[in-house]
Formats: sequence, C-alpha cells, structure tokens
Amino acid sequence: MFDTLSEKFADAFKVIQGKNKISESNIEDALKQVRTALLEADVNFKVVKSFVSAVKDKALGEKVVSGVNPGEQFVKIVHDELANVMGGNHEEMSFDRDSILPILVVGLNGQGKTTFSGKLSKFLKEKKKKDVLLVPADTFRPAAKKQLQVLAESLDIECFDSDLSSGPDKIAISALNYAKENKKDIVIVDTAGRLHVDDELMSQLESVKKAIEYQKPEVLLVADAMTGQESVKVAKTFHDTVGLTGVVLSKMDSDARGGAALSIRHATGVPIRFISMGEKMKDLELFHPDRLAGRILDMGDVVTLVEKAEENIDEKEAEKMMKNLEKGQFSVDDFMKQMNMMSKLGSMGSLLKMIPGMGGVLRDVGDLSPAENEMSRMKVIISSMTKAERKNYKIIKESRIERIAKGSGNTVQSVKDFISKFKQMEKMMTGMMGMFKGGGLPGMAGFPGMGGAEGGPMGIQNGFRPPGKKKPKKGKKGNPWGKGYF
Ligand SMILES: Nc1nc2c(ncn2[C@@H]2O[C@H](COP(=O)(O)OP(=O)(O)OP(=O)(O)O)[C@@H](O)[C@H]2O)c(=O)[nH]1
Ligand SMILES: [Mg+2]
Repeated sequence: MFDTLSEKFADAFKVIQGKNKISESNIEDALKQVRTALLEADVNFKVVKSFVSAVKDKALGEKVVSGVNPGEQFVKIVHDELANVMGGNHEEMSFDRDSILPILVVGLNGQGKTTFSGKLSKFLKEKKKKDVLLVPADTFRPAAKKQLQVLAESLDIECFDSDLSSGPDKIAISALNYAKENKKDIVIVDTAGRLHVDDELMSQLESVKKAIEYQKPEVLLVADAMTGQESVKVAKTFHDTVGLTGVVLSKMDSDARGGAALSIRHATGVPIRFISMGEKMKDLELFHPDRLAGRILDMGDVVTLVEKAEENIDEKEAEKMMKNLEKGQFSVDDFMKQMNMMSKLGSMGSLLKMIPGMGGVLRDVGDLSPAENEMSRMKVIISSMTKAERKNYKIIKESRIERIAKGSGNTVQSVKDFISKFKQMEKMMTGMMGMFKGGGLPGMAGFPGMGGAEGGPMGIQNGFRPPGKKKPKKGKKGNPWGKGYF
C-alpha cells in the first residue's frame, strides 16, 4: 500500500534537500513531482490541485526556522497537508448512546462489508465493552446470512435470525425490536452489495435507512482501497441517497495506490473512520490521518506500533524473557515465544513500515516472504523438539537431530542449520540486551534475515539506521537508534 507514492514523494524531497532556502524556483520541480506522484496514485485531480497549491502557499509563506533545513521543512508541510486532506484533526466516532446505536454497513459488491461487520463487532465487544447484535440483511444471497453467522459464532457474538423472505427494511426493524428486548447496545446491519447506479437497489437501501431513521443510525460505506478515485463517485452517490456518516477503507493491505484514501474525505466531506488491513478479524484499525500521513512519507508510525504491542504482547511473558536475557539466557523456547508475539502484531512488512525510515529499506529489499517462510520452517522444527531441548539446545546431538528432522519433515542439514543459526541469535540477543535495555522492540533482532547475527538484508551491520543518524564508526557497537529512541 502506498509504496509507489512513498517512493515518488521521496524523490520529490530530494530536489529540495541541500538547498539552503525554499524559493519559488526551487520548489517548482519538487511540486511538479508531488503533483505527478499524486496523479499516478489515482488521487482525484481536484484534490491534487488544491493539495499542491496549499503546499506551495505554505512552503513559500513559511518562515525560515533556524536549525531546520528547507528539505525537512518541506517534508513537514507535505505531511501536514496529507493529514489535512485525509481529515485533519480526526474526531473519533462515538459508540456511546443512551439507547441502541444502529450501524448500517453499505457498499458495492465484494468490498468487504461482511468482513468489516465482523471486525467491527469484535472491536466493539473487546475495546468498547458493548453488547453487539449482528444482523444479516442480504436477502439476495442466502449464503450471505450463513457467512455472517459463521463469523458471529467464531467471535462469540449473537447473530440475528433474519427472515430473508421479508425485505431488508423489515429485517432491520425486527432486529432493532429484538435488540431492545434483549438489551443490546449496538446493532450492526450488514446489507447486500449493490451498484451505486442501480436505482432500484439504491432505493431499497433508502427504505432501510428510513425505517430505522428514528434511532439515528450511523451509516458506514465500506470502500475497497483498490478502487482508486472511482470510489469517490461511489461514495458521492451513496452519500446522496442514504447520508453517510463515515467511510471504511478496506483492503488497505493490498498494493492499492492510495487514491481512495487521499480523495474520499476531501471530495465528499465524509470522514474516514476505519481502515481494514486484512482478512482476519483482528485486521482493523481506527483511522488516524496524521499517522497514515507519516506512514506514506516513510516517517513510520511508532504510536500504532506501540499500541499494537501493548494490546497483543503478554507483558508478564515479555518481562520473564527480559529477565532471562539479562541473565544471559536465551532459549529456543524464548525464541518461539518471540516469533509468536511478533506474528500476533502483524506481518513483518506491515510492522517494519511502522518504524521510521524502514519504508525505504523495505522497498529496496522487496519481497519479505522468504524470511516469513524461513520463520514458519523454524517453527515446525522447534515444534518437534522436546521441552528439555527447547530449554537447552546444547543437549541436541546427532541422534536427537535425526529425530527432530524426521518429526518435522526436514533434512538433518536443515536442523543443523537451525541450531547453528540459533547459536548466533543467542549471542546476538544477549548482546542486544545492552542496546535495547529500557524497552526495545521484543524480537526484532532474532528474526531470520532481519538483522540477526547473520546480518540479513536489514541487519544493523548492513547500515540500517534511523533517519538523521550518522553511520557508526567501523567496529563500534551500540544502539544505532541512539539512546531512548523509542
Ligand atoms: N486482503 C483483504 N481482504 C479483505 C479485506 N476485507 C475483506 N476482504 C476479502 O474480500 C472478500 C469479500 O469480502 P466480504 O466481506 O464478503 O465482502 P462483501 O462486501 O460483504 O461482499 P458482498 O456481500 O458479496 O457484497 C473476502 O474474500 C474477504 O476475505 C481486507 O481488508 N483485506
Ligand atoms: Mg457481504
């Protein structure tokens, strides 16, 4: 997501870097590149126009701040404008009501409405402690009801037994009545996908909205980020027909160019509420314009990363591991736990992008799947080890190696390779203790290909360091991020 855009922005910034002052003539080229970058990302041309002119005005009007170079100043202006165009000061959607809150989920076919309905119910149950009722209201496809029922069951959330022989408006009303009787807080109505140009279906949606109008529903449009600026037209029509209160951008994990994210708010005035980042129920994030702007500009998004870590990492477990590390111990068991913690946070790529400066490195490295595959292979090998072996790999000699190889469906050589890699990791991890003392990112260093002792493509030894940090002198050890960077 946003990869090309990030790359093009980086090129545009290079034009200004090294200049000692921003002037009309020297930002002309940079602005041209920003403009092209946005158009290529399929951002609506009106949005591009006002974006570029806002950046120009701000850049030329900006006072020279001592100590900040014009390049950095320009990046900051583009960052703020990006955040601005996506909604600026984002006010969070409120889910607290005295009476039931109905949420109508609408959109084109296959955009991710049902998946989002499931994710939202999980979010509301876990984060907002709400009692949610999921309501299947797709009367065209019987399988749609089953899809939501299955999701609801997996999340342990009640699913309304909609009568599909009646219309979606009637379903919505009976669901609200049922919710009232059963003291539910929130009712999520998952509607059928429909084309915005299909008048009949759009008027059906209108009647659903009218039927529950008295209960002041939120109406969320789920828009596939891949759709680009076409989604602007869609959003406008849906907004005109049913009055949207928010947009959800789905499939943000894809290689969408970013047009939808950057155009929709500006073109429709409807706030983006959530971004959907994958097929799993946990892949949902509240939308924060400034954080996304940071990710687009390779500034990372440490805030989200820390939040994710706080939500998903078992603190006690992490503390135990740190204590072991302090004692100079790092077992295969610890390594396995680290890998599991990391996978809970998301894919390697998505995590690395949240670290400032890593976006560009990631683009250079390209595909991370070999590293991901290597990790899965290691997990299989570890799962064939006994408890004692995981505690102390040193007892793993020839016969044990053969057994592990057989059990995990790997060759003897692969198991040997794993053990020798683990040895290096152990050295690295215990050595890293000094560097990340005081709370670093658990696990990063131990990952294959990501800066473990073997010096993977993102290894610290290979020169990866945060922006603005000078390359450490040869042979000098220490945290390249600087003390207290996180
Ligand atoms: N990669 C990715 N896939 C998603 C995301 N959201 C949904 N999907 C997938 O997109 C497909 C369609 O999702 P649904 O939730 O069924 O879409 P829908 O809008 O309810 O579809 P209809 O009800 O048929 O209109 C499924 O295969 C989902 O797994 C996402 O954020 N990322
Ligand atoms: Mg659906």
